[in-house]
Amino acid sequence: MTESVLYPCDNRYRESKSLNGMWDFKFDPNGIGLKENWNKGLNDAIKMPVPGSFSDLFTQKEKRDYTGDFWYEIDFYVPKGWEKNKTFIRFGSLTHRGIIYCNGKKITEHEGGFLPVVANISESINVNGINKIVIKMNNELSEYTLPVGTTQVLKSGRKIARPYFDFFNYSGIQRNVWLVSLPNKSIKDFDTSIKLNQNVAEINYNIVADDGDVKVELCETDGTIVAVSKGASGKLFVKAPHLWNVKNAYLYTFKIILSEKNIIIDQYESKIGLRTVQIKNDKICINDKPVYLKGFGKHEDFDILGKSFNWSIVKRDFECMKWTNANCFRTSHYPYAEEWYQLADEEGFLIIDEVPAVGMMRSFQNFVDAGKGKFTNFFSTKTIPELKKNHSQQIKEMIKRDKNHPSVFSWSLFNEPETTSQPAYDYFKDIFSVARKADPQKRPCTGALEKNSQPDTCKVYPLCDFICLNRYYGWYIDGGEAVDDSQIEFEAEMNKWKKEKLNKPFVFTEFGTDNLVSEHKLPSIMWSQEYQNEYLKMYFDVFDKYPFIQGELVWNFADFQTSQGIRRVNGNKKGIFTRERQPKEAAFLLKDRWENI
Ligand code: CKU
Repeated sequence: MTESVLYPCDNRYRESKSLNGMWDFKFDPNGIGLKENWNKGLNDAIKMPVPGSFSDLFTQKEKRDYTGDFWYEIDFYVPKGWEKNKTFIRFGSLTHRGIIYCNGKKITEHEGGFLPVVANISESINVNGINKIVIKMNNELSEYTLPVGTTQVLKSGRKIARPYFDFFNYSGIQRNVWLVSLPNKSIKDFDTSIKLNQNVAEINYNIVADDGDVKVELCETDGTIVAVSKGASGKLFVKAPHLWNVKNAYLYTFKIILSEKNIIIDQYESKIGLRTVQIKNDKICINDKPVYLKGFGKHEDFDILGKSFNWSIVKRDFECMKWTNANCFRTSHYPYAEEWYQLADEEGFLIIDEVPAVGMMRSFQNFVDAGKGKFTNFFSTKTIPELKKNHSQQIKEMIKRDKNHPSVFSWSLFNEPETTSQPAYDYFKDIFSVARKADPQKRPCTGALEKNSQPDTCKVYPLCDFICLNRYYGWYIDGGEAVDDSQIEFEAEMNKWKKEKLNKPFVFTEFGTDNLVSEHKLPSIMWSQEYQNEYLKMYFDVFDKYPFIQGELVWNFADFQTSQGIRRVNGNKKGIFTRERQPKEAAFLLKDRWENI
């Protein structure tokens, strides 16, 4: 897909029309849709909300757990006047893959369920009548697509998803959909990168656009233009800039104007923040000042909505995070809807933006097996070249989409793969170079490492600009009666890292315990709220002993839905907040600690 993925922006030259609402929908368990020409229109369809994850809307198991092909359809008119311009359809995502048909004709297809899909439908639409978009989608998991898992066919004939990861395989059209009208010659993309010298910000920019004269303007919040430049690439200088700082954000408007013979033909506006990111020795620096990361690994997850985008949830989550004094979150384990990043930019939150490379360890209970070192030589399998192609493609698409957000300060390229073999190193060496090449801001790259990735075994950590550890001493290992050993084992590991003298920052990207709001116990036992608090205090004690630890992102912000299993009680209960976003006991503990760091 080569279309521009710039987030829709409306002005005199560009217009967008939301296609959110009730669409037609049909499951296709026998894969007969194409043979029966469903691409031309669905018969006997049911209604389905867009954006929406279909699973939790039904009362039947086979629909909730549906795995396979499914179809969506919407009929629409093209607004008057659009015929002079180009018309696109833009999906925030199609999970996990989709083929788009416009009036029966295939327009494009896309692999990967968490990044935008844009299709030019100008040649296929009928401006005088009704138009039909039909999408053939599929949510099966495999070892050559991301996120990684398998699809099992039960003896009953029904297909189910077997994720090698710990979140429910919600799917569908889960994000906003727009029809977009763009001028025939238009602005396609832009990037900016910032240098700070004394009290002057130097902004290097590049614009990708059709032929024409490019002008850029940088405006303050009240509209005052503070810098102007001409040309598709160049520099802007701002004296005494308002910097974008953590929890103290300032956003300028970056305006791009495309003209032909002195007549404006397109304009695009976007907010940008002026800030630098650097790793200096064992510190993460924003605008040259060290920042200690406080926050969460999150999920896009909510009751009934599943992974559907909803502004109220985004708003509530930011309010809860702000209340705890957090300043950062990781988009575990996939790029979130774009609106999350827009609010993070406004609120001054830092984001570790993660590609959906989760499940690179063949296990349905990787959260248990990882601690035990049950390895399966994942990176020596024959599906690896195909997986690497998909992984690289999704990194490029994620960076293309998110590169201008000041909140995004780093890229996470994996979550908990097997890292101890040479094939794993060879795989990730290439993956890191894809990311480094794609990012104009050259942000730090990293990935989350599980317990078997130790200083003496892990081959991948030298590729990371800062080291992210997911650790569960006191939960998956040394939990319950054996809890005494948890701190001993944890510090033994940290002493090994210390000995390496890596001179790099370490961030804990996961640590936490499952607990139920109903459970209180003195003395504490596993699953009680008291146990979660004691566990967290033990981690804080360890973090405070090692100066190279520069961040703590608790697992997880809120309880979330997973596949079913004997270790999951209606989902993963490691939330600091419940799934309804109410605080558990641990939320108060974090709030107090983070107020003072
Ligand atoms: C979390 C191997 C540990 C996996 N880690 C990943 C995350 O997705 C899980 O939810 C552990 C957990 O709670 O087990």
